[in-house]
Amino acid sequence: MSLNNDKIDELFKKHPKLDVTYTYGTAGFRTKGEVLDSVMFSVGLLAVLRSQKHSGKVIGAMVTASHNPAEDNGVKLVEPMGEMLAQSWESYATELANAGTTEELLKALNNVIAKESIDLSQPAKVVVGRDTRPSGEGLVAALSDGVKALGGTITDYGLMTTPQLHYITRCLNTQGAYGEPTEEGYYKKLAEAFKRIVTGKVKQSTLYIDGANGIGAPTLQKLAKFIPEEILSVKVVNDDTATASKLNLKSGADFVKVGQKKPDGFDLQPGMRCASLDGDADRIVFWYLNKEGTFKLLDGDKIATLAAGFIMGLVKAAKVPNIQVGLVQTAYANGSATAYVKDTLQVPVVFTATGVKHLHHAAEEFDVGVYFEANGHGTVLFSPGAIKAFHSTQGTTDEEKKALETLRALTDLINQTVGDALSDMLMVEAILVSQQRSYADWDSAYSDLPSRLEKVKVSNRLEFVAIKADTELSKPDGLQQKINQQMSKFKNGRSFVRPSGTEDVVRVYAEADTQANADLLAHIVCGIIFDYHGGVGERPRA
Ligand code: G16
Repeated sequence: MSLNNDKIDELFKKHPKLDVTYTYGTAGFRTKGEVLDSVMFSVGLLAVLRSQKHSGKVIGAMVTASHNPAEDNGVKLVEPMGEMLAQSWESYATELANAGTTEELLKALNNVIAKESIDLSQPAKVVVGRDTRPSGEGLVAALSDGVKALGGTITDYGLMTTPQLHYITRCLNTQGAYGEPTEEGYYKKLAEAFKRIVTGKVKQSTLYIDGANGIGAPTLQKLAKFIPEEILSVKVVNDDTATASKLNLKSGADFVKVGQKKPDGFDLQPGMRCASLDGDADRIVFWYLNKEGTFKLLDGDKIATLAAGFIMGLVKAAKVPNIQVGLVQTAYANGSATAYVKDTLQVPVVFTATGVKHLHHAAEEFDVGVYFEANGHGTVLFSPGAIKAFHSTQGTTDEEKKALETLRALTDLINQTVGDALSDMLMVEAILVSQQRSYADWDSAYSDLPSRLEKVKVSNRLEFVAIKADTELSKPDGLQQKINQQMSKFKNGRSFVRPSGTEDVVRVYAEADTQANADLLAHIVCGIIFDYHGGVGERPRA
């Protein structure tokens, strides 16, 4: 079988490429929604080839720009078992997206087909979902044209969170073994597992959730209907999905984490337990006011350490032998979190480059792999061997049996495909209920070193090349030495720089003994980048 060149040409002409260079970044393509039409078409083409490569298994496509502003959009491709697109295929995605003429497009397609030995007679199935951005519907239509141009079939699931689309993709490819491939199936699976852990225990106070005015808000409202009020009470704040411009505006997980301050819409009082989702509900951070009235953040590092500690305790209580729990972090993990994991939890910790696609695969190496980025993006993976052991071990005492049942329930509660804000929220709540712990008590495990995260706009962020799991730069020449010099001037000083894969900026992270010093170190490094490495716009201010 060969490509239907006429059909590809006819449909490609509906989606002409603009004079823009596109790159498949940290989480797929991401830029202004208005320049993405042709990219979506090309992603539809690639999804068909990927499905054929997997002998007709379903491939997912999620149209979202997650934590970015409302006018942005993007697309991430999902593998049959729910992981992010294999990295070896990212360069094909970039090649197809940058083909400007039908000839170039056909050449790029034939290149993938030849290199990957694609059998074009295989069927191809794609499922697509989108977040609440106004540009989403049109972009799904473009993606759909791409799928049709190569003779694939596409099912549009409409509005949903990113983790729901990952869940559905895996359900479809496991013939329901992972769960029912519907939105309702997702709610039921999470709610049932949560109930198995917390029923009969004393419930906690109301959880106030900042929905970032995105798809997470209505999704959480639907999920809450499956969980009785007697065991969980949730109030969703910032749920205005009708006003597009409000998406992630002064709200959401990224706003709270970066600014280390509460989002709009909250009359925050000590004692309130709060959390923030991001625009596609694949990240969550928790926060509260302590007794002194200081804003306190419980970020991805705190979630990871809470989960790892809890699971290790259960494994020990259940007496399941040979279960290695491991943790995966990135350079953004707070130095205190890493020290706590190594010294107190005594769990092996592995570092990867930024991007859940990297962390996910590193976590698969453990029996129980806990991975979270500090920004609240992560999950816990259980290996097939661990799941089997939790089911085959009988347990003799009541304590052992209870621990085993909780472990089994956790494997259903925690989304095994990707970081999932709603599943993570229920996991944290289940742990806090089980341990009868307050946010303050959870927070007291260790104290974060003061840190600061900044962005600098530069003329070409691709001139910055990060190495060693993002901890250093190999390019531009000489910049790393300058950063090292500055770091050495601060007690506990640590700083690194990397180009963002989701925004047109360079990110600067700094840590030091005091907040003032962390701020100063970040400011100095931002200034060096701005002055000597192509800063554009306004010079970063202290
Ligand atoms: C995406 C990735 C995350 C990453 C974040 C920021 O999150 O999935 O793993 O941490 O982007 O990446 P960068 O620093 O390269 O901009 P999301 O929630 O935006 O999809």
